[in-house]
Amino acid sequence: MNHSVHSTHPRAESIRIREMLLRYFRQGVVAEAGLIAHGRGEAFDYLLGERTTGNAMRAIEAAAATLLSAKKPVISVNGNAAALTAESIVQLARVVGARIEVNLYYRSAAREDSIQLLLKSVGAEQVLGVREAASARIPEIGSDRRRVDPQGIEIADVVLVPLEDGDRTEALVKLGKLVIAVDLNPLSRTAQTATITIVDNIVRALPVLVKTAEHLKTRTREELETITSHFDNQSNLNENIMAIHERLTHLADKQSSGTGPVHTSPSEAQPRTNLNELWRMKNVHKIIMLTAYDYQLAKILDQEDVDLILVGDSLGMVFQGHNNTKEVTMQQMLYHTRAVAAGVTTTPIIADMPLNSDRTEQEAIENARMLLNAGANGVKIEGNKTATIRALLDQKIPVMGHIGLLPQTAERYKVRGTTSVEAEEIMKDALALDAVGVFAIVLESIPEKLSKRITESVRVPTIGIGAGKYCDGQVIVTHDILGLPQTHTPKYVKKYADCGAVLKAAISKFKLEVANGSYPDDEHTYH
Ligand code: PTJ
Repeated sequence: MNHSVHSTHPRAESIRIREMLLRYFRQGVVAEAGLIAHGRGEAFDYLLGERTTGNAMRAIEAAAATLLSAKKPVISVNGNAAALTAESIVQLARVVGARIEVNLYYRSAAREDSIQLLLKSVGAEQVLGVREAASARIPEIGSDRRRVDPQGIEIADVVLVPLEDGDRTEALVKLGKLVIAVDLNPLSRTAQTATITIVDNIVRALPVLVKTAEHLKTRTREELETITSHFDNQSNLNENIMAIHERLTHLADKQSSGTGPVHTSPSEAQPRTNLNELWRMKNVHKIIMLTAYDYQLAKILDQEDVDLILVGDSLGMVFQGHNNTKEVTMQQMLYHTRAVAAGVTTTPIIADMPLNSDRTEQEAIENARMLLNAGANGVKIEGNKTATIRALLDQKIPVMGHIGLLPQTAERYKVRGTTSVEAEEIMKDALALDAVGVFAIVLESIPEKLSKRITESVRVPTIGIGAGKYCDGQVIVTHDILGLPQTHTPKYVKKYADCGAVLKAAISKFKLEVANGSYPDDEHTYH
């Protein structure tokens, strides 16, 4: 029976996936036990918040780098993986040059054929491990999982195993292979034994893995090795377990404080956009980020559904009247971040780390934490400070990069990247920030040609200011587009309103009415 699910149903997506699995179960692709395994996965997915977390993103990046560096990578496919992600499996195989092999716990010729047919229907040229082709045996495994293809898993150096059982993961690792697992349960034997564990739903993780591999494809071997060497699977798994712990604590606090039922949809407890998932907007819709320094403007931006609100240190110029942003202090940033947070319900708030707030990694962590406590959801840092950014990311503080013109340290405000040497430096900075794991990169005052190249080369969204139309989003000082008085207006600023004139007219009318006695009138007086 096929029940149609309304898209507004809070669990529409998981019901859609269940129905897809059932369909493939009836077609003989998914095993009976596969339905039970999916239920277990769903429970962990709920505990993780049903989203691709920053931890998953880091594991995905390490997995993509490992697959791209492999000599003989193989993607092992079981019934659930084929049913849920056949297309992504075929795309991934193409991007990383991997072979696809059917490997089943509940092996039967009919299921092998159905899975092969499904993979071929979405473009797979060759599928290994079917029928007599699975003629080799992996030692120490009791189940039919031991049957592998001598052209595939037997000689592979890297094997991707979605929804795997622990026995085969252990056996593959023992044979000296690098094993990449996709498993929603960070405590499972597979998760704990694999070389890289992506703790995420395969449905979300595989398309991201494909995209990440496409982006990393042009990297050198050394750059790929740097990515894998910075990844520590055990601490990533621990972070996942802590994330579940924190989410449960949060839900328990909510329940005991009476501010909401525990059985909410997972996304309800978070800002509208999870910053670590901003990449999803790349190539989908243009990201809008606008500045606010106070409650009132923040409230308007929140109601207007902008994607991000920036508490920029531009407040040094716009709010305080300085010639630059160099004098803005942490205390001032905290004050304005609190004022903005008071006006915002769901829009993520990014706060600038002001000049000298990140002289040491420890100082950066402490200051960023204070900004988060004041109401920010992430921080923005000027320049390619990868070590500091990595230290913040290790503390789970989302970071936005900022390159091109850097107002905190610039002698003069002028376009950057106009010479080929400077353009290459900015390009390198962009790639370094992308690799370290910022959630977006602001490109300020650079030629359009360069911002286009950067936007096409990085995995995360670029947000331009004076960087032309090809960026994934635009940021601007709100006061500038509203036409409020400014000392200096750059070329890229377009006035969308003349609020300066509106304010002047209102003030002059007020003066006049007070002078001629028509204000306060009866209507505006207590009697
Ligand atoms: O198709 P076959 O014959 O090879 O059988 C496949 C199953 C899934 C039955 C087999 O691999 C199995 O028994 O798996 P396990 O041991 O139950 O492990 C499945 C793991 O995958 C569990 O840790 C689940 O939490 C996890 N899981 C389930 N659904 C998903 C998932 N992980 C990521 N994405 C999912 N959608």
